[in-house]
Amino acid sequence: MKIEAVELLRVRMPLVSPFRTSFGTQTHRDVLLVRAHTAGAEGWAECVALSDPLYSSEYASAAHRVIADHLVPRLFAAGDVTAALVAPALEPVRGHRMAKAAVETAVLDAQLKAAGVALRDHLGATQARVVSGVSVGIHDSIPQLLEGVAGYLEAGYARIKLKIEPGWDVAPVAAVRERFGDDILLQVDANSAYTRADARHLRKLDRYDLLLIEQPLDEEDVAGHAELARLLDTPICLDESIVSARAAYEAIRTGACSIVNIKPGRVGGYLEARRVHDVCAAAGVPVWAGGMLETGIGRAANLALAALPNFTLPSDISASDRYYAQDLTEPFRLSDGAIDVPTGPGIGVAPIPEILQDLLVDKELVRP
Ligand code: OSB
Ligand code: MG
Repeated sequence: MKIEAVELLRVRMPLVSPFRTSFGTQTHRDVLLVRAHTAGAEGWAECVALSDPLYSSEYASAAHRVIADHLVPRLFAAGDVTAALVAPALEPVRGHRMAKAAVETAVLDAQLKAAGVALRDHLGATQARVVSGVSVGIHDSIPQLLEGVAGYLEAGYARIKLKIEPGWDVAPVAAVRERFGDDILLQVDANSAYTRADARHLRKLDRYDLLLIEQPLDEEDVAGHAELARLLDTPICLDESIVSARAAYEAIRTGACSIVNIKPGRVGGYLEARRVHDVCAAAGVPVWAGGMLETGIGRAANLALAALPNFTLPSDISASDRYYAQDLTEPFRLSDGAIDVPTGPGIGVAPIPEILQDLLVDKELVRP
């Protein structure tokens, strides 16, 4: 397949409410879309990099430049490509996994759309629906948090994840357990806001029967997570630290985690994400799909991945209206706590042209 041109589109999406984590507050999503033009079909992908380099070193404007100036020229130089040839062609460029993931996914979508094959079938998915969890930001007060959680449980979300940070951890968890009982599935995500010295404090969470604690320590402190795992009863799940299948293998081997959050953008694409899934499955480590406040474009592809057999915990794939009053695609809806996996060719969706036009703030066309 020959890539004729690659278009980079910047879209500004207002969030239905601010989303606060230990690394900052988002009020809108600065989305970078990649569109691959080929003779047979066009492919779409969403780059998950956020506006600022706070969750990861990558950020949207940097991803935009590295795609246009470094990745797409290598893609053109590779000549005829399939999605499986994209990562090898981009391999000389260090890091920039979120940018690489977006390029590979756009090529994969074009390839599968041309062949009439759904991404879920290409990846080997076995589930028709994905059990949906919701990530709940840090709130100004416990009553406000409880009101938010009540709304999500009412909507049918199958699992609640609370964002935590020092000063907002044991009390919100205790309050949610107190109000909603021991039967709800509950977990927490620290986005690396703690240090090894907080181990005694984090042990207080053991009382609340959490499914897991996600990424308590620094991304590079895999050994620290192994140390913490020996001190806590609550299972440790890694997000930021798992940048590849090799990193997953090492984290599991050294006891740093017993559950893995898989975000395709963070590991360089859906093909590497499937390898992370396979490494974890072989080790008996359950996985679930993380989220990056994706629009319908990224959400559709994440659903295909999360339908693989070792995704046995609810994923951070909520309905479109959890973040957006108006999604870029037909909205994804929750029914009985789950979301249907798209069945159409490729990622199964594309932006609605008028909506895209309305929200578009910038675009760049890269030609050979
Ligand atoms: O750590 O999982 C995270 C959002 C942005 C960056 C990092 C994370 C998150 C979320 C939201 O928790 C998940 C989602 O619903 O998309
Ligand atoms: Mg996380």
